[in-house]
Amino acid sequence: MSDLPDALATLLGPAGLLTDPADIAPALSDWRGLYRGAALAVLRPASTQQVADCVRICAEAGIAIVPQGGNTSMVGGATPEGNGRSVVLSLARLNRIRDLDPLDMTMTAEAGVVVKTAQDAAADSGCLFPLSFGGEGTAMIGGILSTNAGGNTTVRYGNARELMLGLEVVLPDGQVWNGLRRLRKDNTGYALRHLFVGAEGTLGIITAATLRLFARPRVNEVLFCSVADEDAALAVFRRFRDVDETAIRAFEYMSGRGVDFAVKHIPGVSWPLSKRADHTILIDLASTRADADLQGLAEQVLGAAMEAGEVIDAVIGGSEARRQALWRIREEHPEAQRKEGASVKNDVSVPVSKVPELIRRASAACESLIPGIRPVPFGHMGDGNIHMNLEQPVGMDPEAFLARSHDIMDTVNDVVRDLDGSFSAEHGIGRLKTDMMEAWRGGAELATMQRIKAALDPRGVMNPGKVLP
Ligand code: 2HG
Ligand code: ZN
Repeated sequence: MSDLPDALATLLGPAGLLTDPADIAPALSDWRGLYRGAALAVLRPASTQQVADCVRICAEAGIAIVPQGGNTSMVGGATPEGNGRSVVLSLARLNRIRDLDPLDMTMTAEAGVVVKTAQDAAADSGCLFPLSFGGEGTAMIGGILSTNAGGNTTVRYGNARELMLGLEVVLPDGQVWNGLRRLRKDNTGYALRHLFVGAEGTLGIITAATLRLFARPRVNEVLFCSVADEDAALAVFRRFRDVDETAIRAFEYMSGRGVDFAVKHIPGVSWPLSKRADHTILIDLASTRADADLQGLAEQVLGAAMEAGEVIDAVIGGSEARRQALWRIREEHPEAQRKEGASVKNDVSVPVSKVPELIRRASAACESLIPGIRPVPFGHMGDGNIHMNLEQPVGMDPEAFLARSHDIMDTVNDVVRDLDGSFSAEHGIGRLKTDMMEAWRGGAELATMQRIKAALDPRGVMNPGKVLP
C-alpha cells in the first residue's frame, strides 16, 4: 500500500480507489479458480482521461497494470501475477453508450458496457449487436475486444474483431489514441486498431469501441437433432449452408455425454428427444424477413438428412420458451461439467472439414492416456471451434486428475496440430497458454510480436505475464 503513488488517491478519490483486501479480493482471482494474484489496489477510473492518468502515474512508478472488465477470462487473462507490484485497473465505470446510429449501423460503447447491455441497446433501436455467448451478462465490451471473443454466432457474424470498426486506446505511455472511426472502408496504413484486438491488454487499454450493428432478425427457430455421428453432424451443416447460408445463426455440436451432464446437474433440463443419442446438434436459424419460412427450411433440410441416415431424430422449438429451453441445454454445458467434477478445457479450432476427425482422434488419444477419462466435446462446429473438454474418471481424485492437465492438453494439441488447427480458438492465451506460444508461434511470428510489445510498451507495464512467454 505504501508503494502506491499518492497521486492516484488524489486523481481517483475514494470511489475510484480500492485498497482494502476484502474489497480487492474478487479482482485477484479468475472465476475458474485457476489463479490467485496480488495487487496494491484496484483502480476504478471513471473516464478515458482518468485511465490515461492512471497509466502514466503507474508507468512512471514502475507499477504494472492489469486491465479488467467482467473478469470472465477462461485463461487467467485478467488476473494479476503474484508479486504484488501491480494494480488491477477496472473498466467497469466506463459504462456509457456514447452513440448509436441505426442508419450507419454503428454503436460506440465504452469498455465497461456489459455485452448484454449493448445487445439490448441495439435491439431498442431495431438493430442487432450479434456477439453472443454464455458470459454475455457479465463480460464487457473492452474485454471481448481485447480477447477477440467468438461465441455462438461467429459462423454468421464473425468474431469480435470483425465487429469492430474503430477503437479508443490508452497507450502504455499514457497517450490517448482516438481511432473511433465508423468507416467501412479506411485503408490508411497499418490498421493499428487490429493490433489491440486479441492483445489482451498487453499493448494498451481499450477504453471505447465503435462496433458494427446488423439488421435485427424478425423470425427465429431453433432445432435440436440427434445425428448418426460427427460426420453426419457436419453433413447437416453443409446441407443448411447449401440451401440458405444466411439463415444459420449458430451451429453447435454436443456429445450425448455432455447433454447427460446438463440433464443430471441443471434443474429443468431434460433430453428433448424421445431417445438418448451419442451425438447431437443445435441449429439456430434466423431471418430479417418477417415472412421467411424457417420451419419449411428446417423440414426440407432435415427431411433429406433423415433420408440419408444423417439425422436420427429432431425437434423444432416452435415457441420462444421452447427455443430458450433448447439453447439452455447447450449454454449450461460448462456449468454441468463443473458440477460433474474436475475437468480440463481445450478451446481449440481446426478447419471446419476436420472437426469430426478432431473429436474422434482427440477423444481416443485422451482415453488411452488416462483410462476412464470422459471426453465432453462440444461447441461451435460451424466455425471449427470445439471445446475439447475432458472430465475426470469417475471416482478419481480431482487434484490427481488436474495434475495431469498439461499431459491432457498436450495430447489434444498434438491432434490439433496434425489437423492444421490452433491451440486457442476464442478464449485467448492469458496466463494459461503462454508457455505454448514458443512451440506454436515461435520463430518470425513470435519475434515480431515481441518487437511490437517492446516498441509500444518498453517498460513492460501492461498486463505482464500474459500472452507472450
Ligand atoms: C462456451 O462455448 C464457452 O460455452 C465455454 O466458450 C467453453 O467451458 C468451456 O470450455
Ligand atoms: Zn465457446
